[in-house]
Amino acid sequence: MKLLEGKRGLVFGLANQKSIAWGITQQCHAHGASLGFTYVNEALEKRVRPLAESIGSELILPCDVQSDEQLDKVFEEVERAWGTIDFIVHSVAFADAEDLKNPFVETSRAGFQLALDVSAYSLVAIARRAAKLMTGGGSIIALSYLGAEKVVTNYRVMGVAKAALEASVRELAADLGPQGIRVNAISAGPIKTLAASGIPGFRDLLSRFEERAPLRRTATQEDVGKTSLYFLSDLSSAVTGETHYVDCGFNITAL
Ligand code: NAD
Ligand code: 0WE
Repeated sequence: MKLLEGKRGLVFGLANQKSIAWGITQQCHAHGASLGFTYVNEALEKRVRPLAESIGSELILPCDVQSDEQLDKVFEEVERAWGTIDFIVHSVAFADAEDLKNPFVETSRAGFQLALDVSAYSLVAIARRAAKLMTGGGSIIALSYLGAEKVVTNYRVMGVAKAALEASVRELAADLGPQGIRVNAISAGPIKTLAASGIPGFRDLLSRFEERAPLRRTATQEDVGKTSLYFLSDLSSAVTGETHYVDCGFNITAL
């Protein structure tokens, strides 16, 4: 059974084959969805365009989520091409490297604003525009991390940004629920992607995670993709405002 047959969705945050967004894309494509993609700059366009074209996508648009003008243009193009839309995948996060290195207490106003703008406000900006095109209801998912709830060593201002993201998911779910639009977060376990590659000690974090997680392994892009299918399809028809862990059970453990 194909779960997303005839549905159209827009993916923010595909960078390369290791991206969590690519794991989600592969599942959506296998289940019959039509997909559009955005890329943040020309360097990433070179990676995103061939990946998108490999699954038959014709909607590949530039979008820095910090720009209201670019966001407006993306949704104008989507409306022109498709008219309506069924789902959104938000898989975008960024903080200044300095703010992931220095103690959280040293975070500057500009660094705080950057992390919160790209990683949390962008969901609000996208959801408002998408909702206008979700005439038959819809589903929106965003990617979060345990650092939203607990202090994870070195995650710093991104933990605050993910807390804001998860709270935004609940507020958006309440606002958009009456229109049949569901909004949920998937809190993924650590995965070696571009965004994780610059993090000092990430390999060590992965091996300690494997030892402690009940399933004795890390989560994969495919794991997150399969859970995304549940959230983006009718399988989760009465589920909204949730943060759902896809982390091999790590979050339930303590020493
Ligand atoms: P990734 O580097 O593949 O994806 C991050 C994406 O964010 C990139 O495509 C990048 O272009 C995009 N981005 C950054 N700034 C942007 C901007 N201003 N405008 C538009 N796009 C912008 O890495 P990933 O690990 O797949 O990250 C995807 C999501 O998953 C993020 O929200 C991340 O916080 C979350 N997440 C990652 C992990 C992990 O361990 N990798 C775990 C839990 C949650
Ligand atoms: O959300 C993330 C990482 C997001 C991220 C990564 C970077 C690296 C490059 C945001 N901004 C930047 N800025 C850069 O300049 N994750 C969930 C992955 C991640 O990052 C960590 C983790 C995990 C897991 C940082 C410290 C500890 C654990």
